Amino acid sequence: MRDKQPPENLALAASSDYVEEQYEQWQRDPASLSDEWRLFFAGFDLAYSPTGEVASERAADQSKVASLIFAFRNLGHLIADLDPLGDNLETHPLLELETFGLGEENLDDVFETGHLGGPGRATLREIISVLRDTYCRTVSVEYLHIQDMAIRRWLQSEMEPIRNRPEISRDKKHRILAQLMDAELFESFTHGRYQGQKRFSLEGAESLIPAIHQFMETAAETGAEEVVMGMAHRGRLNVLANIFQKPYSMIFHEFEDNIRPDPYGGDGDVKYHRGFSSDYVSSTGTEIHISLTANPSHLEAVNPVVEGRTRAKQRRRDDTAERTEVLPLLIHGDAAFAGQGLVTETLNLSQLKGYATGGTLHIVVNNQIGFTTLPGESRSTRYPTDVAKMVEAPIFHVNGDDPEAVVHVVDLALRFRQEFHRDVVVDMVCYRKHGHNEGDEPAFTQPLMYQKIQNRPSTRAIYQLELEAAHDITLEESEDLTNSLQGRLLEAFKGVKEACILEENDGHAFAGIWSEFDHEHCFDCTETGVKFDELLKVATALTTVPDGFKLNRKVGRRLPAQMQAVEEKGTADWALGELLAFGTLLIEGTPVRLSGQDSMRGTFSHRHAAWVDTKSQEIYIPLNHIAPGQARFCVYNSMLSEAAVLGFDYGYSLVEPNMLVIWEAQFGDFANGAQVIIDQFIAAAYDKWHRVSGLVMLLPHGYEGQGPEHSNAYLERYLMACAEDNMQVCNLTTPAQLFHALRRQIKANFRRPLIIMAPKSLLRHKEAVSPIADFVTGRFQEILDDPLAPDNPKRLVLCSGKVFYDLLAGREERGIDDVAIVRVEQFYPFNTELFQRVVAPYRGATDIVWAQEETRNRGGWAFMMPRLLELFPNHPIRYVGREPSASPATGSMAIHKEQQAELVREALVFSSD
Ligand SMILES: Cc1ncc(C[n+]2csc(CCOP(=O)(O)OP(=O)(O)O)c2C)c(N)n1
Repeated sequence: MRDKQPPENLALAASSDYVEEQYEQWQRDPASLSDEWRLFFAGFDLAYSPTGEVASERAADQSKVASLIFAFRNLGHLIADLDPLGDNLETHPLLELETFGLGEENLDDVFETGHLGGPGRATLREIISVLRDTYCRTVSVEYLHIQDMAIRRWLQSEMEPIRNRPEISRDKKHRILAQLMDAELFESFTHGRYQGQKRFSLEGAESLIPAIHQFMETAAETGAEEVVMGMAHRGRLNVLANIFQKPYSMIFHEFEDNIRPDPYGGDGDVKYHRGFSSDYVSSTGTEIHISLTANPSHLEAVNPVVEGRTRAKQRRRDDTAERTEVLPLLIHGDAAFAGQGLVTETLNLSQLKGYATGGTLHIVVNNQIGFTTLPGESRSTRYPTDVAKMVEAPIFHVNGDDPEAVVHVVDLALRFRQEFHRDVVVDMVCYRKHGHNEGDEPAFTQPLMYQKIQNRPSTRAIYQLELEAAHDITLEESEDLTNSLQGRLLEAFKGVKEACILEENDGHAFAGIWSEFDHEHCFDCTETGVKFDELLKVATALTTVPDGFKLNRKVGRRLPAQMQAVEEKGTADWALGELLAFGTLLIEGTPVRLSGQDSMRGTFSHRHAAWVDTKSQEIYIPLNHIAPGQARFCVYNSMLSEAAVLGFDYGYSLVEPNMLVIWEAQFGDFANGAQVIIDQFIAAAYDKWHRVSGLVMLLPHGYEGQGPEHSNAYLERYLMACAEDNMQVCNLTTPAQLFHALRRQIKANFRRPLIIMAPKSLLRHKEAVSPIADFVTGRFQEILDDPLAPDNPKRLVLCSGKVFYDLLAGREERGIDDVAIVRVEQFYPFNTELFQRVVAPYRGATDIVWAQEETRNRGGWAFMMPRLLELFPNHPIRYVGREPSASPATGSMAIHKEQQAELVREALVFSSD
């Protein structure tokens, strides 16, 4: 648990030999020592004017005290009073005087206090008192794992002089009490009225409400204007009522669950998953826009989404230097924080270029249980928050039954975030009054814990008594507070039965910037061609090397061909098609964000969106040099994670419908690590929460003999999740199609995620090129006709993606002229009308084949079969492709080739031939 101590820290000097050595050296040559040691010995000599032996003895004792100070700062939390259920240690061997070679007899000796808050010299007794007060009461902190001395000093200077207990005005005490009352009453009221209904009560953790209020206050004081929040089920309704001021009548209405005229026709979600937004007014009258991100049941999945939303909002506000105006706030459960990998992944994003949000404040509602599982069963670490040490976040532990302490650490934590732009964690140790939900019996599994809990007065009751005892509040004042809230709740409850749904705030998906968009998907969207001159401008930027820039030779070599392709109206390959889509959008004012592993160069070395100077390693991004006033191209190599990065980019896309936001998988199959984000946000958000997104996913896909994991992007999984026009799923075969699909994503008047099976070998395939003319006119085609369109074919082969080129080559090789090949470029939404039009000339074919290179249990077959049966009612539809297989592809190149040749042959050659 203990971290390395930095060399400059006095506490390193645990050994008295070392101090003596330093002392002798100081006597010989003071300049050879650090400032810290020099000051220390100077003060020491001045005070004691010691000689020889006495000096070293004193120095040794001083070093013991330095060690003790260090130890309390480091480990004071071991004996802190953090657990309201009382499981706290009074003493710990690592913090006993004897451990440092000190004893009772030293308590009145005077020592240098170094940087300890308070006077420069003090008795050992006084020093211990400061340390115990600061680190061992209801607040403790772990921060010595932070390497940066300036940060540690800042924290010490904030905590030690006030001993972690600031003065709190009478007014503020009353406010905290009122907030606790709000929290408690909301729960007891709903408990009484809606018995047996799940609400995931906050009871036992009510201090969360004053904690969030404090967050908003400090946010307002430090210049923030917006807060993006994410939290799970526990206490969510309470937060909505008491922080977001979601009308009680609306919340109770959801409890009633009486027929809800849903304003948008989606399937909706349970009440403790829905999002909400409102304007919070601080005690000084500052308004802060706050939004709670809708989230699925999957714990912690919302974290990266919140971060992506935050960053996009920061960009919109031009808050990209300090990132202090839009703040992310994440609230976690203890079991989930320790257990879910997405927590670690999201922490890891926190300081990365392209993903940083200036630091997140994490509040862990540590009720010391996860469903029925105890901490000892759910983590290998002392605290649920230990994982946050990896990003050197300070971790404040605080007793949830001391609301003033909670409010203090939240304030300090947020000021830390605003100062250092790093993540910070508040671990609020509390308990859970009921079972996991209100219908659950916790005594089945934690009988002893629940005996304690049953007998425990609430946080509010304890605090109220405390204030009354200290004459910080009169009895009349506390009664007034209680009565006024009770009255409000009763009033709200009365209105519920008759209230039909009020304005549905979480249905505000199409408000603000979204109001210009249609809700519905449509096929007849805008033309996406671009004037030739514009293409030329982009090509010029893509092929112009700035003066003095040392471009890699191989990269440079392809530039003339790219320029020539455009200038002479030749053909563009995949990379050029993609870059032209980006570039033309940029000059039209649409920013583009591309994020993924190795996306700057491109996994397959095809993109080279960022050039690297061979001498200086400087980066040059040609797409940012097309024309004055153009929008920015933001391309980032992401960290090696799928879930958090996809979640982040998805969150980004929720805020920026007018930016092309693309997440790219290294190989399509790796996106399965982000399945939660795909299933529970990308596919379902529209249906559950009426949230749309224009995110693009690029998923390299195609059977090229690279084995089970690099062949298949699991097209079928996306197709299975398609319904109600929720997303667009494509498998493209030409650069022009890619160009139009990407541009359509912005030019269309609706937004839906776009899932693209992206190519690998097609990146360099001679045939997979598009004439420049195809970029100037036209639009995306969901279905592509046979380029050679045979007359009256006997067979119609339908296919999608790369296998088309294999079929084309196979047909040519065999000189076949009675087989037509039609491509499905977009599976979903399926453009039936266009399909009918394209296949109309081939209606005479007697043999209809669906050909795919994927195994039969994968690929497009299962999705297409019922549609084809309907589209060709009088024909059997024949499947040609690989046999069903548990693994997506063979590991053998030789077998792959055989299989590929066989499926092409079978698709093209009549079985009777
Ligand atoms: C990824 C995931 N796994 C399992 C669950 C089921 N589940 C819901 S709440 C919960 C316990 C969470 O414990 P904790 O994080 O401590 O929060 P608490 O409920 O105690 O507030 C579990 C296991 C879930 N929602 N998400």
